[in-house]
Amino acid sequence: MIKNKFIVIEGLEGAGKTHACMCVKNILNQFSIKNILLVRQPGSTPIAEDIRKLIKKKFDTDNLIKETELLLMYAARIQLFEKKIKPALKNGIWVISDRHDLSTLAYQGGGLGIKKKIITKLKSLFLHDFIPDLTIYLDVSPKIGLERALRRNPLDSIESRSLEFFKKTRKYYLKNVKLDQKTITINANLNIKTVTQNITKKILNWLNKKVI
Ligand code: T5A
Repeated sequence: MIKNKFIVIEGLEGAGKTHACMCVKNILNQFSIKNILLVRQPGSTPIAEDIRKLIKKKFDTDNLIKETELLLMYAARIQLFEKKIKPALKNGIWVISDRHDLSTLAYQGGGLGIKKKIITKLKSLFLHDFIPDLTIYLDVSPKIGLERALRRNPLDSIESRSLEFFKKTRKYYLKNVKLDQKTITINANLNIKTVTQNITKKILNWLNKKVI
């Protein structure tokens, strides 16, 4: 028996997070863990999905200032946390989240340059000491990630930012994941089959250590 956990998948656009979420879910199923909630951030509640649309929208005559963007990210996160994540974890359900607060540190902190102390203040006000049990960081070069994203859909307001923005965001991710012992880093520049194999290996190893 393993107690239910909160697992987060992080990385730049096109890193393969959506694919990785399904991969983690399948591995959990193999461990007879069937009670799983998959969520994405921002999003996964009706209000948070509306906030997501607003954040991703390209405006002709207006644009989100960075502080507005930060607050919208947190508004969506709190809505999801209170409405879905917290109740699920309380009821023994495993939660896999496509992004969480590390995205805010990397994008709004590293990419947009908002001071870390402002972001950590928001985090401690609303998430308190809640942290993921495991974060899988898919490290992809911005160029490769954006090429993948572009092949799939037209770019949204964040994806349309400069390569420099994504380089700063990645730098911030790399700096932070090094400090966090609960993070596994996967080279997501490799082909999807190898990435999947590497995620599987790491997750199985992590789960085996948790089995009582
Ligand atoms: N954001 C979010 C913030 O700025 N701050 C925050 O706090 C939060 C929570 C969310 C946006 O919001 C920002 C970040 C984002 O810009 P989104 O559409 O959810 O918007 O953006 P992403 O989360 O980045 O989603 P993507 O779909 O773009 O990226 P994924 O999920 O990492 O990539 P995925 O799995 O959909 O794959 C993309 C394509 O690449 C292929 C896939 O098949 C797919 O076609 N692919 C690969 N191809 C070759 N080799 C591989 N290894 C591949 N892996 C995937």
